[in-house]
Amino acid sequence: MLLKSEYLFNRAQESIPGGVNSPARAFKSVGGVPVFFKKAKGSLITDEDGNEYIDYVGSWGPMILGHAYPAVIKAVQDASFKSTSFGAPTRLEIDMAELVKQMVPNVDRVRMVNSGTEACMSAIRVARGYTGKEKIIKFEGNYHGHGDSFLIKAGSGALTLGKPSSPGVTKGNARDTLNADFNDLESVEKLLKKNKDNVAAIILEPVAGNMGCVPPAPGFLEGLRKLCDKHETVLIFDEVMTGFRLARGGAQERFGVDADLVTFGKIIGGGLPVGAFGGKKEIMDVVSPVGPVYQAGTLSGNPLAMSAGIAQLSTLEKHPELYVELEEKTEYLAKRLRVALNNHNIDYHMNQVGSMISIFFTKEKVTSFKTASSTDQEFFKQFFHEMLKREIYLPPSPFETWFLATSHTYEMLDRTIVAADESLAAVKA
Ligand code: HOZ
Repeated sequence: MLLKSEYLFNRAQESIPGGVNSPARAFKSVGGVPVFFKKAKGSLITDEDGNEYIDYVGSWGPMILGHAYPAVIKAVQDASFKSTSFGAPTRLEIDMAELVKQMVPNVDRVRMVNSGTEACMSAIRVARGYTGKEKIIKFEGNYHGHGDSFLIKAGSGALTLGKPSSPGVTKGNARDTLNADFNDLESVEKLLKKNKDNVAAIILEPVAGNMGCVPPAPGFLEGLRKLCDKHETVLIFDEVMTGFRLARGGAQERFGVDADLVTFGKIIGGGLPVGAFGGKKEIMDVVSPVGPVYQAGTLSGNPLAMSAGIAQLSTLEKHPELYVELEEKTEYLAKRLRVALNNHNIDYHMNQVGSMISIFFTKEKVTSFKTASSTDQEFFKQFFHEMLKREIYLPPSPFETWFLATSHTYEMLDRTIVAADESLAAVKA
């Protein structure tokens, strides 16, 4: 029963647009009432009615160690007694920057911001300032937050609502944003040739997570690296989802390809509102006050956020075995989900990279926006609600990724598999 969620959703709509502070939460693509939560611990999340779910959203990624991880909570508590904001430099910011540099070796300089959106907006400004060029190339179905330049053929909530391009974005912005096809180097090359000497940056999610999970094809990231070198274009990896998750050095480490700039979010703040962008010194030195590219924020480097982030990242840094554990658990889940899907004769394609996983209900292999869009959305909708009834909380859209945390136990994974088996049977019935 979702009586309280229903009451709260009705109430919320009177004061908040659509009742939510971010559209992906509104359950538009699955229908029904968004679940309102009141607490979570580890991988269990409790709604306002007292139902307890196994959580595969993990706040869309940051909860890699599970909710309310003791070291993170303690760090935030301790910091809060010393002030919640200084708007001035602190030692914590240096600790955080040094930790990032240690975990992501090709980052020489890093600037903290307040969200992944801010990080990506800033990164493209830096790329433009550094190269003196204007256009950017992004990939259809990738999502880099809600900055104007990114809301053209975007993924995540924009895609979920069936409006990948947003009104309110100027023609100028649209003109400067070129869209290529994910995993298609030829489409990138064509755009680079057509816009010779005017592409400042190529930005992408190295493993797309906002059209469901879509890995890079072999050679794709390497090919982009070569093209960027050839055309003197800045390669930006948006590692908001993959950073510190796919490996301590993120997708760069996992795939052995170095970007010029990297953006982070979510995990870097241990669940507090944080983002960051960083990269080679030569490029980052254009950032104000060293260089002329302006970027600022009173809450940037906020002491609560830095403390939470440091606690989470240093746990990951000290315990590389956590990555092995996460991968093993995700493979365990994926393997058994496949058995259930096969037993029920479902058309599906599953993508899994590290602790990111997605099931697409389609016959096609999902490698791009086009193939991700071939998923049977109606089937997903019913599957989602059947899982919810069985207290499994999946991302409420076929175009989002499931995230595992170290706090998922094998018992939880087994319960999820039983729930999936029953849900598939119910949908097919
Ligand atoms: N853009 C996030 C998922 N890809 C969703 C943000 C939210 O609703 O919290």
